[in-house]
Amino acid sequence: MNDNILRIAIQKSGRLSEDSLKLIKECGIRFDNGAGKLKTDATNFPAQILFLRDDDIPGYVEDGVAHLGIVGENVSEESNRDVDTVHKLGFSKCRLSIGVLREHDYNNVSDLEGKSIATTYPRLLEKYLSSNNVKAQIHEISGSVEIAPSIGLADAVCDIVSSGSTLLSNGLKEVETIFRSEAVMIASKHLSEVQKDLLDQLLFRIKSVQVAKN
Ligand code: PRT
Ligand code: ZN
Repeated sequence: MNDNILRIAIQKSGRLSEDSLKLIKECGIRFDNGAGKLKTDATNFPAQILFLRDDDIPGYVEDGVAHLGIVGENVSEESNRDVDTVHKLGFSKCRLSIGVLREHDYNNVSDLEGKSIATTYPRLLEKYLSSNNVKAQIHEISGSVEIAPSIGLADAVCDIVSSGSTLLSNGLKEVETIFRSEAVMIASKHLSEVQKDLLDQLLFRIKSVQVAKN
């Protein structure tokens, strides 16, 4: 494996993709990202970009297949992979929240005792519940979480919220925020000296871009 380049994993297609590509370009790194490409070499910096599903990025970075990755902190934390979070990127801000049916008379977190909660974030939810000494049944599903209470699949949901309109349109209200997230850069713990130096150069450029915007 070539220890003299940085392999950077970003989301192929989704909410993080556009801002991730934009950030790399604003750092002055040029590459051809023709449609459908799964990897591409930068032309003016020793880097290669990999286009992946966001859920796969922490694992690739932990294994050192990718040296850096851009993902939501929610995905990185839930994955529990052994990676370093090296920088917060300021985009794709959202929160992981618990929602219940609007007509539900909810007072505080202890109301969740004995209830079932549908989520794609079982680990973060379990952490939150146990830190609040609440025992609930976690029902892990892979998507369309917000529909669960209205079809009787669960009493509550724990999902990503941004504007809140998805909760609203499914008859739910947000009752607890358990995690605040934004896009972050994660790094492998097994970088060569050259790669550490390239990462420093990249972080310097990212910080300059961020300062220029503020
Ligand atoms: O295909 P792949 O697995 O790569 O993508 P994905 O479908 O798993 O992820 P994607 O692209 O939807 O989201 C990528 C990341 O964007 C997430 O991990 C979050 O860090 C961040 N993000 C920011 C969001 C949202 N905002 C968001 N609103 N992720 C998801 N949502 C969804 C949410 O799940 C809910 O269904 O949007 C709905 C809620 O939005 P509001 O505005 O109605 O509240
Ligand atoms: Zn995903």
